[in-house]
Amino acid sequence: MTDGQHVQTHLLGREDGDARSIDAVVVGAGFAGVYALYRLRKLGFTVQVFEAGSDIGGTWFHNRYPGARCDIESLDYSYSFDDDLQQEWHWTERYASQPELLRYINHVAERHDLRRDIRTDSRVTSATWDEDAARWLVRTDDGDAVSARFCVLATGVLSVAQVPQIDGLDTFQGEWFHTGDWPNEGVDVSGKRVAVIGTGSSGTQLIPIVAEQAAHLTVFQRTPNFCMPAQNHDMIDEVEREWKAEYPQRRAFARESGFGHNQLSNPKKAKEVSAEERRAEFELRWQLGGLYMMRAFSDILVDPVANEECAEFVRGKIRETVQDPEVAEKLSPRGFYFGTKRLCSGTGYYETFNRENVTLVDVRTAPIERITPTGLATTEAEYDVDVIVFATGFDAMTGSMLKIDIQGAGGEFLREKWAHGPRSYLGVAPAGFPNLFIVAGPGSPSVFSNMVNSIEQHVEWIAALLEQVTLRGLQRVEATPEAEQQWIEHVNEVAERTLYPRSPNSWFFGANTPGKPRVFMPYVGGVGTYRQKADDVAAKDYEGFVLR
Ligand code: NA7
Repeated sequence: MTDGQHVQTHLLGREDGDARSIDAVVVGAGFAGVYALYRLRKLGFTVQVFEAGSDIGGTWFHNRYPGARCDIESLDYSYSFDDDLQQEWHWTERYASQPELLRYINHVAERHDLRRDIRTDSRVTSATWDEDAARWLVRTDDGDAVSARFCVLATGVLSVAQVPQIDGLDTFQGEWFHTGDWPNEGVDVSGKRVAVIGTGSSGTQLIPIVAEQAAHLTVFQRTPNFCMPAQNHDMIDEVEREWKAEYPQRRAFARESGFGHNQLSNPKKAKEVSAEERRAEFELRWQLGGLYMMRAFSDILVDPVANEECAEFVRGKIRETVQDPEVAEKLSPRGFYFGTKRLCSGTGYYETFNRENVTLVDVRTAPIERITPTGLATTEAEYDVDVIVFATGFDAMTGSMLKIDIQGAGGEFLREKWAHGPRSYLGVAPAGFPNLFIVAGPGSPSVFSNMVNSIEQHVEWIAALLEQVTLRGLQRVEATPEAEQQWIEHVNEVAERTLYPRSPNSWFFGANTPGKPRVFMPYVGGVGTYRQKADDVAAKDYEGFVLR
């Protein structure tokens, strides 16, 4: 778009409600939105992407806190659609850091000339279905508006940062930050007294680095989580060469796998082997690092006994690492099943608590009462700090979509439809919202998988459907309420076979967001199974959808 066009659209959108006509609007320019743009353009569509952030990258643009890193290997956590790209791109580490991932996505956008259709600093505020025109009218907070045949929500699953409501934050005289909304210019904590609230993935990655720089670090922990050593290292040339030679097979394996990547899963059940073998397997997984422990046995998330044995193995590692037995016990997760809160993958996390300048405060027994002008007060003590870091997570999976006024056929808003939890067919298409699609949202493997793999699968599946609608000269495609209901039942049924419903205190259930309905959101039936089901729907001429 030229500047002139931009101004014109701006005025039209704001003043008389007119909007330029395009084929598809994509909301969000992270890994999902960027690929959706690429794919929809291939159909010959005119596409507009709106991105609220000041640049592309989504998660990897906003989560630039020190230590931010992916917990899936880079060779897996990358696009597969462009073979030249995957052959040419060199990942410098086993697990890519946030800056490297951001460089990567920028490279992809440049390589495929995608930027010209991405408007940054432009937050979509509303999307309204016009039944007569069979189009979505989409408006943004900077006055733009488009009328599109199709609307693709690529708004991300962990993108609405949550700062807890604690009295007194406005009186705090120091600086405070949320990990998911980290300033572009970085934060200098050297020589400062720092508080970190939260010990999930973000907290456990950030804490060791802040500890090295700060004068003193106080960690406010409500629930200790299981933190695996990432075992990150520089990329090994031989590994990279091998992967690149085998990429077609590697990608195919990932697509058919349970979680969308090449991490080794042990097909055995824990009870099929001796206690000694189980211990050896746990040790191997600890050495492999990161999320490998999740796949130590096929029943680790199903069998409570196997799960507890694994949990106790990790607690043993914590006791071996942390010198002060009381601190080790405070860091030891109890009361929920291993892996039912998203596993953390960090470097030097438990070791950090051996440092003299690090204090661990248990805010489960003594909750944070308020923030004072000089720091934090729990029910037991006051802590003076210069900087507070909220590593307190996100309004996960639905938050980014529900912030938008999305109004479907018959005038129902998505937030009304989802008042008791997210509902959609295949996790892709909410009934009552024609021509609207969600990438990697609730009801699909999403956060339970290698996100890039699941994003590619969804985008390709949606693009194939839109191609059909267009080729057949149709206007409207919508999931039926019956198909949606059956899918929800299936999602719940699959979850019921696991230990997840027995530990519902996680963001998978929305439990971290006050007032949010407690519903298990991801599909845990496996990436390969999900792909097959979605392909079957397509092969049966989009069974469960009405095309007209
Ligand atoms: P998470 O995993 O939601 O972790 C948030 C952490 O913040 C967690 O330890 C919470 O404790 C804690 N928290 C939240 N609110 C409070 C208050 N009010 N007081 C004390 N502690 C609090 O977010 P992350 O950013 O670490 O990770 C999100 C995902 O990104 C991650 O799972 C990966 O998939 C990538 P709680 O457990 O709720 O007691």
